[in-house]
Amino acid sequence: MLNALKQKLTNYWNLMKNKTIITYGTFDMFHIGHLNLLKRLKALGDELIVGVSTDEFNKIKGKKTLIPYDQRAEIIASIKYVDKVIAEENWEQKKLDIEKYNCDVFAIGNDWEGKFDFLKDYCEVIYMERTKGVSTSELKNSLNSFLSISKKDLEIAFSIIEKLRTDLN
Ligand code: C2G
Repeated sequence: MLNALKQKLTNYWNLMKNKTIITYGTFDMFHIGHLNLLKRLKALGDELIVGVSTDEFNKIKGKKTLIPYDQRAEIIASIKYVDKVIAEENWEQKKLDIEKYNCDVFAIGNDWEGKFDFLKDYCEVIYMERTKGVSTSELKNSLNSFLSISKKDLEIAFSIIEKLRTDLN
């Protein structure tokens, strides 16, 4: 009898309690793949907390970023789906953050499938489908291919544009 009542109260509490979602990422060169993820994460609950990797932690992750941490954090904080931004400084903080912020769900893109299953002892763990066809590394590659055009080819291109401009005027 008592257990049944306890279970009912727990179910009621879980229903009534705000559902808090937490995720982590670098979010360099913010793009639609990041936005889709944050939008879908917010739809899972009531509050979305995002841990943005600091520049120092990205070095540990072996990730070079173009946009510095303070700007990446400000961009994430400005997104309507995001309720709180925290700094991600190490691999170990997730468990502490989940307890500190009383998170119900840890979620991240499925490029991390299985990597954070140990968090199932503390909250629900969800791996979300990534947005296909866009990634920060692809954006950087297309930037690099543009930068690899030789000065001579650029000068030829500009002379053609100049000629077109005079012909069209
Ligand atoms: N993402 C996505 N679709 C893309 C690109 C990224 O859904 N086309 C997701 C990733 O799966 C991740 C989030 O967007 O959940 C942020 O991506 P990154 O900035 O690449 O994050 P990452 O460097 O993987 O950092 O402790 C966890 C790490 O900090 C995650």
